[in-house]
Amino acid sequence: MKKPYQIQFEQIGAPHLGYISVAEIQDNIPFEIKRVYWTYFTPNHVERGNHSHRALEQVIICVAGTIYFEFESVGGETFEFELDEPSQGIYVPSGYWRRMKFSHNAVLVCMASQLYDEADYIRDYNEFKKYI
Ligand code: T46
Repeated sequence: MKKPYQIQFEQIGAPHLGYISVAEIQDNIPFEIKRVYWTYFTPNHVERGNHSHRALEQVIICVAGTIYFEFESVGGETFEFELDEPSQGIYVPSGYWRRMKFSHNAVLVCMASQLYDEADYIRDYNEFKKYI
């Protein structure tokens, strides 16, 4: 089973110029991007996620603020990440339950391998733990 991992994007630029980082398929994005979405203004007492995806793969970037992530496999293996740099991302394979907490100023950008499809979600934790 594929595992989540952190991606360090190249920071092109310099402190006195600012920076650009680039996400490109076949380089640092391991799938063809079909959809991009972003979340923002999440109050810091709110936990987002609490679902898994059957097939969706994602690369998630925190372009502002701080986001804390926890991923859990069906077998119970957990992976934790805290993103607080716009040059960092996470590759998230399908099949992981996720929980996310945000600083109020956090902006999450997600590049996804599939179009939006509610049937791809597993939103019940007990159903997820039985999923093969
Ligand atoms: C994940 C994190 C990073 C749409 O209508 N279209 C879309 O493309 C998306 C992503 C969502 N929605 C609707 C479906 C729900 O009614 O927006 C509502 C909230 O969506 P969701 O429950 O997916 O939101 P998050 O922030 O908990 O999770 C999302 C991703 O789905 C998830 O896989 O990793 O962002």
